[in-house]
Amino acid sequence: MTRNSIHVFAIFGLIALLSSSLYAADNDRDGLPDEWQAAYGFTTNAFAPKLTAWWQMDDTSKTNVIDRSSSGLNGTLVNFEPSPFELGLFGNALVFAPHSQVQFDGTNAAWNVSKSFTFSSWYKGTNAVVTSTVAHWRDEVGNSWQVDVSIGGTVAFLFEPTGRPSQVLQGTANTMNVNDQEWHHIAAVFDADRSQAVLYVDGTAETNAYVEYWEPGPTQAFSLGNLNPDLSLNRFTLDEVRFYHAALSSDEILELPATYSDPDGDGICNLYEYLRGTNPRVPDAQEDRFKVDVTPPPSVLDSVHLSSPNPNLDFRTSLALRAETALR
Ligand SMILES: [Ca+2]
Ligand SMILES: [Ca+2]
Ligand SMILES: [Ca+2]
Repeated sequence: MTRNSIHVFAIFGLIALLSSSLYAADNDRDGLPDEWQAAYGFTTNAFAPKLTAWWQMDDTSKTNVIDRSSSGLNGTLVNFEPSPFELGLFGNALVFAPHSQVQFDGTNAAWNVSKSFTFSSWYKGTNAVVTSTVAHWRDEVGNSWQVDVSIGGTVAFLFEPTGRPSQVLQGTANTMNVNDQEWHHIAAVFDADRSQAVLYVDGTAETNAYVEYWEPGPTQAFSLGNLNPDLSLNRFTLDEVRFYHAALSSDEILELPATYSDPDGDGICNLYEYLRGTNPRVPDAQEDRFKVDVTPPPSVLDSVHLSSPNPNLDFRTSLALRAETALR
């Protein structure tokens, strides 16, 4: 077989794969056919029974963001630019300019199903000289928690019980800078039964802590972004934001969504396992990594160049480059 005919086969294979993915149902819009996800035991409804709200940021209304869960927790856009949605990691994403905030109805009963919760979002930001607030929750008497990205791009999970000292979960060693203009996944989990909080970045638990004096009442307010004019230099983008009334497990965190996770730990994320036709639950041989003859859709390649010390994630760029070279 000549080199050119190998290329033709590779290109036809690529077209066939992309065609099949085009026509496969992807109700959760994570880039993986739901049928494939179900076959390998991945959720196709974003763990709906535990879901409080699901903001995919695919909206184009320019005035609100739509909640895909049954809670009806649509958010109102305050102080956003005229066209705040752009191509994100999964469809569109919402760009937070300085002072931009999405505000939600804190009186909705869906907030108070449980004192346990999980906040999850994909985040892309640039270096800032001030701290950005990604998410903020508070109750009627002023207890609050929030997820911040601090100066230097360190993610922080902050609890502020009324009349008590603040407690901050923040990675100290090997903490990555998420303000590197790449997409990163942030998850903040609180397990009320154990008063235990865990902060994940790119699927890896960066830090955990016992939270003292945390006795929250009914929700008063929830928001994404900053409204404080002093924090005038923040600019970041959020995509696929979710709130759960449960403390998700570390395995579940890897399915938020499962597209870029690597549950079998073989260095090949689920998107590539799907494109290559391999089993995402069975580690592939090391040498298989070098037999890549497909490349993901351009929209995925354009938006996914995560740089991260997490080996589950950072292989993707080299894999994509190798695939491009093979097809050249
Ligand atoms: Ca899907
Ligand atoms: Ca989206
Ligand atoms: Ca894998």
